[in-house]
Amino acid sequence: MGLYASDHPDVPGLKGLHLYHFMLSNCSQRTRLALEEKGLPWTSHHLNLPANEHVTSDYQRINPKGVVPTLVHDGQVVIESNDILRYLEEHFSEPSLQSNDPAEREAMQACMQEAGAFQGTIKVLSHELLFRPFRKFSPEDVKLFEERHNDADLVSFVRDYSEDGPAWKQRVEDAQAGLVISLDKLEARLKETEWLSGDAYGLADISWVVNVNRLIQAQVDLSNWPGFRSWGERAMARPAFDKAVASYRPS
Ligand SMILES: N[C@@H](CCC(=O)N[C@@H](CS)C(=O)NCC(=O)O)C(=O)O
Repeated sequence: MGLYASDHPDVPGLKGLHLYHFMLSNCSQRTRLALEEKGLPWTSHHLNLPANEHVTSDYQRINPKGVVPTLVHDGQVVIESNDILRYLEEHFSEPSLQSNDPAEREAMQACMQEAGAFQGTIKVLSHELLFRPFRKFSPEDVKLFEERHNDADLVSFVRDYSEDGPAWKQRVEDAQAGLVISLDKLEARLKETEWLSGDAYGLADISWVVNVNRLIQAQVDLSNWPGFRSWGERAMARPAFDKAVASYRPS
């Protein structure tokens, strides 16, 4: 699980649940949603990604990849959004968000892994179809990432996105192909079960509902995946989704 031994001096003093997150980050949204579904109180550390608030050596001592979300629970740092979901389930088991049936649990974990693999796809599509109007990188911003961000993949993403040239076009093409592969798998799963997690809503549904929401916002045509679309509507109708995602604003 994504436990990280941070040497940040503030971390040991962080008691209870603390979440470093950004309002519109889909990975952050899934962790807020899990906290909400479990009814857990948490302290918000909101980082504005378009303002590059995560591009600091201070934050990268808490999350070595310099991305959101990060959960800190009684001084224990947990990174990777799907691992945060698993961690919450392990440490706060009620209400349970997984089936008792081992085969169903395995299928749920496979869906969560697929969500992890899908992150590259949704990130490119979000930036291409939704974020351009408000997420812009000046040459100085790109330089800031090159000098201050220690995740080489993110730096090259920022470079390609800001240049908007052949490398970015290739990323968009790959994302469009990735979308079909992943949604075909989910459509097949949803022919067998009501929820991605099995008979009841659970961690895999939390993991994916933020993505269906994003795809709908980006006006991606989902008509080839009717089961996925209608599952998404059921999952988005839950009160916790409204509170943690749709209506969420940082205080
Ligand atoms: N695999 C990671 C991905 C985290 C990630 O990429 N987070 C994005 C927001 S969804 C981020 O912080 N991006 C920083 C940036 O775009 O500058 C997870 O699931 O937590």
